[in-house]
Amino acid sequence: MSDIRNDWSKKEIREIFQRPLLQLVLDAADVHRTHHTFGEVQISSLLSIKTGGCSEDCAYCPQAARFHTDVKVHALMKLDEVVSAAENAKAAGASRFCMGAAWREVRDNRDFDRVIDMVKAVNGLDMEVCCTLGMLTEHQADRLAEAGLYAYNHNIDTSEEHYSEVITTRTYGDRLNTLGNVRKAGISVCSGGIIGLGETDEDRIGMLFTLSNMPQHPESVPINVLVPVAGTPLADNSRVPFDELVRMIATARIVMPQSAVRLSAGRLELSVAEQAMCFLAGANSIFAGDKLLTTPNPGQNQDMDMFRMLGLTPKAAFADGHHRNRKNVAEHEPC
Ligand code: SAM
Ligand code: DTB
Ligand code: SF4
Repeated sequence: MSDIRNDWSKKEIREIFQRPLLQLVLDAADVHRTHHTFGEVQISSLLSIKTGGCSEDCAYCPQAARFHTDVKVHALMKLDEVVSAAENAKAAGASRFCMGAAWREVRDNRDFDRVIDMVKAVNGLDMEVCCTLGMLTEHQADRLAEAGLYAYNHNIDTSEEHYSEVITTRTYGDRLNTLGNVRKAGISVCSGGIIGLGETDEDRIGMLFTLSNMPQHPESVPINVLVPVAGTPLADNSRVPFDELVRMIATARIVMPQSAVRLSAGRLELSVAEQAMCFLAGANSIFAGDKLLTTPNPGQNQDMDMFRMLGLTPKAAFADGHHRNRKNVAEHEPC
């Protein structure tokens, strides 16, 4: 029997989640070694191509127009600026380049045409190109796929039950619908969430339940720790203790053995020893570069030192076997 399962019960996930921490880490490390090259870590770089002024009310987000934060609104970047940022990220060792826009959803206008050109250009650099642009229709997902988009990030953020406590301007169902459109277009799915939103353990288990019961697991699962930003409703939330992050990563690793589990936002607050435990527990991907979208992240030198000390190696682009997405490859194959 394959150990990739899409029929996890909450009870089973809860049993894993509640194991004694070091036992859980050891179990996750076993799964990790069976499915991945231990010590190999995928490096993604992030760029905010359109910043701030977003109409949504995601309580954690510094880019929501309705909260008064220090984020400065910036219109969609120019193509050549984005290409040079991608070239710099590649030179710094990133294999994936993710472009984020503070949009509720994609609109079929000239801005989207420009994003399509960005996707084509970054794909031409032989990097895995990823976007996170908000909600997508089937047609928009198809256009991105045809332009060579490798992955699309769209987080479910928390459990279905907790979702409306955090965001009221869209539903959990809206998120799942976009993820379905991404999957149908043959684009690699990147979806995870945030801990530290005021959720319970049961909500964390619920989030992993939704992700691990998708007909196909997301290829990447970012686990973000809330970066509290002044001016947002969650600015005063208390910091997530690091053992809770390790528990979340280890459980994600066990229920989604083949996915890349990304130790995402919140790394700046973690020591190298704490991050090492996350890698041991099955994290095998990070966002690198001194900025996430709008908040700081460890710099390149700091991460290089960490990779050296822990004996980690960066994963090459397209190591999972396919350049461009399935749909595009099929289109380019002779009939
Ligand atoms: N607007 C698009 C959307 O919401 O899908 C794309 C950009 S949005 C900033 C991408 C993701 O960043 C969110 O889904 C959320 O998981 C994460 N995020 C935003 N603010 C965060 C924060 N303060 N701390 C941790 N993660 C955050
Ligand atoms: C994801 O899961 N985390 C990234 C990326 N996907 C787009 C974003 C983190 C944002 C942290 C807050 C900020 O820098 O604005
Ligand atoms: Fe807008 Fe995305 Fe921020 Fe929500 S998370 S406010 S949709 S940019």
